[in-house]
Amino acid sequence: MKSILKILSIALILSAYGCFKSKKKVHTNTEDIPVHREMKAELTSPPNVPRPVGERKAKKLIVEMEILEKEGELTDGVRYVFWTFGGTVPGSFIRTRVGDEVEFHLQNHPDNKLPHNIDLHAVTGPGGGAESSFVAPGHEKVFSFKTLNPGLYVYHCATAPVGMHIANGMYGLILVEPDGGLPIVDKEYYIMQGDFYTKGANGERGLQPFDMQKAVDENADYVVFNGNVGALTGDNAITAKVGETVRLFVGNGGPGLVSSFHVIGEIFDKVHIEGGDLINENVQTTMIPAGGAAIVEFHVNVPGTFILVDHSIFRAFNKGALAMLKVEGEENENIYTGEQYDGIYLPEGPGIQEMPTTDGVVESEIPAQNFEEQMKFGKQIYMQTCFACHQAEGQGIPNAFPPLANSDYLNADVNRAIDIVLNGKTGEITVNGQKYNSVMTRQMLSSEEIANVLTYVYNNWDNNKTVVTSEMVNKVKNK
Ligand code: HEC
Ligand SMILES: [Cu+2]
Repeated sequence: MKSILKILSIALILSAYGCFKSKKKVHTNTEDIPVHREMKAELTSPPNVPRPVGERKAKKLIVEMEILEKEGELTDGVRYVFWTFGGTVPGSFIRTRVGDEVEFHLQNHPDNKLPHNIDLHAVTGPGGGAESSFVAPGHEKVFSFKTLNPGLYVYHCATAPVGMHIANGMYGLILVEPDGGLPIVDKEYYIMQGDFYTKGANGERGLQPFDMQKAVDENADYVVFNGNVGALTGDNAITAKVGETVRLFVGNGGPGLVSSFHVIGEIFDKVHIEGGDLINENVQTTMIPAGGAAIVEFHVNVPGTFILVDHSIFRAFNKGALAMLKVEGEENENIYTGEQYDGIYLPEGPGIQEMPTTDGVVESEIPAQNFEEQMKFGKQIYMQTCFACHQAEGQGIPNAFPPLANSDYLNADVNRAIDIVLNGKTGEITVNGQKYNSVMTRQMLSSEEIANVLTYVYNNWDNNKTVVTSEMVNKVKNK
């Protein structure tokens, strides 16, 4: 008995030593990994990532990163001056392997107004490179570092006021792959969340300056993936085919908010927690700290549109933190049947419900100047407000939401349509021969916005091309 115990304890000690030894190897040897030749790093703009490192040996890797201050859009009609690494938010993706000696060239374009620098979380050294890379417009700085720890790391500008440089979009991801590379998967994408703070409220059009007080209060007007609302929706959605494995390199630039990253209708098979070595399996939502990252992987089994969100859910549906993954392929009813029943369920009764509001209707700031602008602004409102029920092409949903496309009810009476958007609608109506008996809540929109959205609806989908003005809306309002 005693000797058995002795053998067991020796075995235990040996195996513990084995673990310790292999761990130790990973951590002490990376600085000794020799570099073979040099190579220019391939940088990519989001949502793309460079080719996997695979079996390649460690190299001297030349990274050339150009800082560009440039105007872009946060959402339709909302302009913003972004400060970028490589011209995009997030900045260009850098892919390295452990042991690489990175020679980093940071170039500040001569048309820029401010000095900047870079702090890469993958760097072991003061300021993560920030102290060596402070660069004025029209200058270039070079510094080198060795990648010692594999993982997915954030980089960002660290020039004072740091929060402001990050808030304007100065962040991105650098991946350090382990020796031999990450396992190969079918699709890889680069997604990074960020919060934005504008002088105007969410949706207020025109060129919006950064709002320092809102940023200090962490009261974001926009929370987005890849730099603007809709950067990864509709035609810009990322894609995959049924049967493929998808790997997302997900970062959070902040500056203020932590992300509860979730994909609606998927379960992460694997998550490299915080971008490190630890892998968790079967995860619904993973926390991504500001200035942190995670690698998530999942197999796609069924076709459809999968929505990526920050599950702090008002950010997703009201501030922009929503992206789409479109999966094509064969249905699999074993896994998901699709709709099996559709009926009306109205637990709150038939009365007209109002969306809660504290400050009532906000009048639109800039009135549309012409028909084109009415159509453009109207589309924005349609996509924000009406789309959820009446659907993208105004087709409605059978038995629940009547169509606005080629709607005889709509085309018969413009004042009635205005009244419906102003005051809501309940009770039985017949649209194109189909009966509906449901509730449309009152929409909290200004006269200008109602005029624009109805003009958009009337001039689409085979409707009768009525142009609605705010005067017409006011007439109905004051009746
Ligand atoms: C919460 C869901 C919902 C939203 C959001 C919504 N509607 Fe409706 N809408 C309905 C329902 C339900 C009806 C039918 C009401 C009934 O049965 O009495 C309706 C009816 C209508 C009608 C008359 C019927 C027809 O098909 O022509 C118009 C016009 C209309 N909505 C326009 C709009 C516009 C424009 C917006 C956006 C500003 C909007 N709706 C937003 C649910 C909605
Ligand atoms: Cu900067």
